[in-house]
Amino acid sequence: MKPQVDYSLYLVTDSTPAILGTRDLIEVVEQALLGGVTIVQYRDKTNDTGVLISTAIQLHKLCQQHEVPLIINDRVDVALAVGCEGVHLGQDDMSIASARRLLGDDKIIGATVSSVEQAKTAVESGADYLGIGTLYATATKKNTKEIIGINGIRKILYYLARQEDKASRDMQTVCIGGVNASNLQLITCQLYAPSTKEAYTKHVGGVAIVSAIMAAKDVQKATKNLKMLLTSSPPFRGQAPEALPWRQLELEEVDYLKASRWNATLTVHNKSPLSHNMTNLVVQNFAASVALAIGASPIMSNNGDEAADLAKIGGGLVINMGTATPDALANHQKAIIAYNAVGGPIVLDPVGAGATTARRDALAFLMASGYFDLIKGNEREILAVARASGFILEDSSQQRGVDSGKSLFTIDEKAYLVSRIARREQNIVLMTGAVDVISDGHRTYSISNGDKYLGMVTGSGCTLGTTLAAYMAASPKDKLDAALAGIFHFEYAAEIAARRQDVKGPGTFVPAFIDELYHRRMDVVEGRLDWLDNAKIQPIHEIPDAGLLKEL
Ligand code: 3NM
Repeated sequence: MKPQVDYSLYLVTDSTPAILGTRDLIEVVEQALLGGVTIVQYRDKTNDTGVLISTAIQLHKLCQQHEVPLIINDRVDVALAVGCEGVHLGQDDMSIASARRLLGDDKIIGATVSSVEQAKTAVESGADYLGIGTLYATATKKNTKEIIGINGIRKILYYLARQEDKASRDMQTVCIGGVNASNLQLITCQLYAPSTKEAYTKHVGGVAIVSAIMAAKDVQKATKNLKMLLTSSPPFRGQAPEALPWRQLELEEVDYLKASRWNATLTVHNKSPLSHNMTNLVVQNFAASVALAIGASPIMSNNGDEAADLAKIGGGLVINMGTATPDALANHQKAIIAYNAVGGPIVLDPVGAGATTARRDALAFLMASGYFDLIKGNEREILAVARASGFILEDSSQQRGVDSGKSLFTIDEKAYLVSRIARREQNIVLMTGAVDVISDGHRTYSISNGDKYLGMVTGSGCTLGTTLAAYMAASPKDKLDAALAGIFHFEYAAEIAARRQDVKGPGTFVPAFIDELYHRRMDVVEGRLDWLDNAKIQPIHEIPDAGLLKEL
């Protein structure tokens, strides 16, 4: 019988001086086993067959003591000689079919794949698991054929999840290339291929690691740390949206949301959370005033080196790409890592994303740097986010993306776009416009409050980001509800300001808007709650498949 295998923490050995140094391989692997690796692959591209077999015999004995399977890289003959649990084959090694004939049905055969075609062939040939890579460039293996990144691996997971045959859908997978303690939780969160059909959802099954274990100073400690990261929920992931209430009855939902708006607005006032803005030069002053008006505590710091200290205060961060330069991006990355490490919410505002190659690259860089709790943008910016998330845009959305002026999408199409991206990124996506649509991939709402003046003043979208970061930091339990409350506070204040006698146009609108943000907050603090009834927030329960995005 083939053994049941836990692929979650997969050690690949390396005997080269660059990684092993002068240490003894067997002792290093023993430390890794004590630390909790769940499977070991003996990979040795240099030693002679005799050394390979004698080393593999020792490794097998050790692995058996820890009840962990031993796999041999490439060399079916060595696996046969040792009688260990299986082999791992690269694209240039013996075929899976030949290896199967030699090894029999009870042995494990793994295959390295980098594309959907290779995955398809490996499954059809009877592989037991796929090692998918190369995820990130790595010094450990310089002759990797292709760096496919998160989106390349997602494509393969999507392919497997979508197949009708059980062998594909149940295929075990590990990712390989550049995995270490600093990126493991983000990688396992991102390597997820959701679908509207739950049955067709696939998560990567494990991480295959060489240097982060083999080259560690204290191998056991490093392995234990990786194991802890693997088995604990990352700080940046709050409650899964599936577990949060999706009120079935419309009336119940309206009441619930009203109460949560009241609560969220009051909580911003009471907690006065830090709203840390790494924003563009144009809006710094306005954003700080908006933060103060809603009761948050603003800091406009673009210096990544102070982000770790600021993140510990418990506030939220806004990354606004408005006037981003390469050194700004390096600062953003430091801040993203710092906030992710403590679970502080981050809002990404990819201003102008898609407009230039530099901005598209910047967006891809930021999305690979960490987890964003909420991504907000106008229609074109959200299309750029879809592309950065690895979706392929259907021709019709592509064409609309270069159109200018009026709204490109219907409400249903917007709901489709934001919910699909949010589900894939496991976060919240907000598409702003005359009608805003927001989703966490499970619950989707439209919001039709606001006023045309918001579109006529510089930085109103950016300051909405400031508001959202503060609201989510103050009420982190259900960030979607917090974001809805923040959007409503912001947009309703704009409605009231626009109606004021003293407001004659966009210039006089700005100070009136800041006043009304403050007044709405004080209404809640002092118990005047009628205005909360004016929310034009609609749940969108049925979202037709608009077919605008493709996964493969
Ligand atoms: N195979 P590290 S990348 C052995 O892409 C191996 O197939 C790869 O090393 C592939 O964990 C790789 O130190 C090396 O980055 C991974």
